[in-house]
Amino acid sequence: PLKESFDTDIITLPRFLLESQKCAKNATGEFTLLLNALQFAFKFISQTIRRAELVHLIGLAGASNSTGDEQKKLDVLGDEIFINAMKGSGNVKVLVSEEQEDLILFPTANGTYAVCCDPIDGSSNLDAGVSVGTIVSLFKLLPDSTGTIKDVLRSGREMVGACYAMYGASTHLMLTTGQGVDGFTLDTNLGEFILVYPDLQIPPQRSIYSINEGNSYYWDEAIVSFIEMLKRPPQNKKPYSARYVGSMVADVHRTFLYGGLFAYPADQKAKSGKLRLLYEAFPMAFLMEQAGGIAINDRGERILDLVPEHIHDKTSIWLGSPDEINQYLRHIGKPEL
Ligand code: P6P
Repeated sequence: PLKESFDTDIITLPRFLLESQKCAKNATGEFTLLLNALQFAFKFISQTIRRAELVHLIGLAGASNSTGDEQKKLDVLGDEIFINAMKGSGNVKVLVSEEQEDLILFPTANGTYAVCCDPIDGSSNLDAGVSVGTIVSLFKLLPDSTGTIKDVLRSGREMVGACYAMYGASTHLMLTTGQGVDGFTLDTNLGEFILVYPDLQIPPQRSIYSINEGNSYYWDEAIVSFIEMLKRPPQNKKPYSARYVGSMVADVHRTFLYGGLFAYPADQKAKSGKLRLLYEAFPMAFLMEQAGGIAINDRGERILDLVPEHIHDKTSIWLGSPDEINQYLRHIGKPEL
């Protein structure tokens, strides 16, 4: 019989961060404190969501956010939890949230970070118990900056970190600080995120495509023909499987672990795309590239090379296994990455 191997030397997120800090040159420990504040926010939001059904928080809060989406009560709570955790960290000067029309500044904070977030992405699925998540991009303030909008209207290449938490059957955390991607799972008994996917690499190829085909009537011809080719491939190839949750964190998390491609193209209805550059596309693109994947827009430009003009700017996005994204690049006549 298999001996139950009991791991007595688990790596918690705090231990992982301290070990990472030791190898970082002239580390001040401020980044570690910020990441600790982030993980607290993820645990608190996770607990709140899981209790929601019990305390009947599900349903409309009666308010609407900056983009007019009907807000669910949990959107409001997730946003407040996140803002308070960042304020409490003491080292966040600038905060962008999908739920807040304007930038939030913490002038008294003595920190040097700017944080952009979607506190509960995929919230339209909440009432159906579908996995949702929190997505975060991290920038260090520009030199001599005391915290202004200039600290976040920058190229994605200037991010110093990105992460998402997915509130699914378990609560998962994927994190990069520029040295690869590490995946953690929340042990609710210990109240700690435990390292389970050290140095995660996305599978180079997988015949899975993840896109909302309900929009195909509005797609450009090149995108219609590309998806058709995946469904009706040349003779000797198997058709692709379709997997679409409709919650970005869930679709991207599956893509990291199984491979494949996820796309939300621009279309006649949404000419700039639907997903937000600063706190959806940028963090997922940073994580994807760090895991050996690719993230581009409809025109084949790297997401991380884009620069937002406004904090709620949207973008088209294609991300996933290099073989799959390069197939799309070939289809639109662009050089492979
Ligand atoms: P659609 C959820 O509302 C979200 O912002 C992302 O999480 C998700 O990928 C996308 O929108 C789903 O959009 O139009 O397919 O319902």
